[in-house]
Amino acid sequence: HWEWQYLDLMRHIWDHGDERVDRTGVGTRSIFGPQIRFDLSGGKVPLLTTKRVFWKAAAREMLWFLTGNTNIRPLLQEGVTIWSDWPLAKYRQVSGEDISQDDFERRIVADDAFALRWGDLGPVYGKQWVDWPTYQPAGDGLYRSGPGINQIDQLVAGLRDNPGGRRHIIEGWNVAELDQMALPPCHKTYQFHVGRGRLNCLLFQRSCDVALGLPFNLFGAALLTRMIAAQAGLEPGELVWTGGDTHLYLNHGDLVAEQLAREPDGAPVLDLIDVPESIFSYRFENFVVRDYQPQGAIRAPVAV
Ligand code: DHF
Ligand code: TMP
Repeated sequence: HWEWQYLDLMRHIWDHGDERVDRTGVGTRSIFGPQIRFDLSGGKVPLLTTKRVFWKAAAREMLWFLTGNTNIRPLLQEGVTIWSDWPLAKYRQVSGEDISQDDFERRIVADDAFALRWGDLGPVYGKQWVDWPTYQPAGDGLYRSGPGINQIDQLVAGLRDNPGGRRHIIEGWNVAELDQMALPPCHKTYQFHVGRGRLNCLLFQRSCDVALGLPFNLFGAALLTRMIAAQAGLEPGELVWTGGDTHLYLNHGDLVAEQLAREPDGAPVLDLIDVPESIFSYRFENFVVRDYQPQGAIRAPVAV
């Protein structure tokens, strides 16, 4: 079963990872540079069966990236709360107000000005993917900002026109803007490759929370590959995932023990229905996951 790759990675990090203090202060065990791969053909999707993964939140997050929006408000309006912790921490720190997560989220949804001021993550994934900023010489020795680059549009066109290309890349790591982002991109580079009429995707993730982030990132990458393949008239091929600093947080021990006591079972399938004209016109209703009967959810705290 493909999922053993995930479970073996988890076990290996917990048993052999280098223990260190990390940015969040929680502490991790970490390894560097693992790779795992999954077959996406026939609708197969790397959705973990050894715990319930909230794939609907991961799908809504991926669609939100494609809109170019970087404010958590549209996510909250759809009930997705996975990005709230970071703006919330900032708000608490700056305002000194001891507001609950629920109240903060309600205010973001209800109050336009509050959402504008406190809900934005900075120029993260969505912005870089569809509107990477440029500057151009103005002729007077100075530079002015030029039109943004839509990497997603260019990628789909490039796959159609030149499938054999070796430059099919989506990049989130805009060096000039890292300091404005709530978090510098983790799933920072996606490279695509066409072989035998199939679209393969390699995701390079510079930093990976194996227990909480990776299950979402694998599903997200598979979904993105499926959408792009459909737009480029290709069948999905393989997803190759490579991590940089790949870690388990020290407070995830209970999750690790519980999940490693389980065995994978079943083969969930992701169906795309009503493939729209454009990569930017997908709606949540275009996706169906079937044959997904996971074991129970396992809760664990997220390090902020
Ligand atoms: N920071 C850290 N430390 N780990 C992350 O995985 C992470 N991911 C981010 C932003 N910062 C991060 C964005 N993605 C969850 C999943 C993905 C995600 C953020 C949070 C999460 O908490 N998942 C829980 C609850 C899911 C839910 O309530 O819908 C899970 O059990 O999967
Ligand atoms: P860092 O910026 O200090 O590396 O912290 C980011 C943390 O968030 C790290 O634990 C990796 C995790 N993460 C994921 O695993 N997947 C994601 O999609 C995101 C946004 C973060």
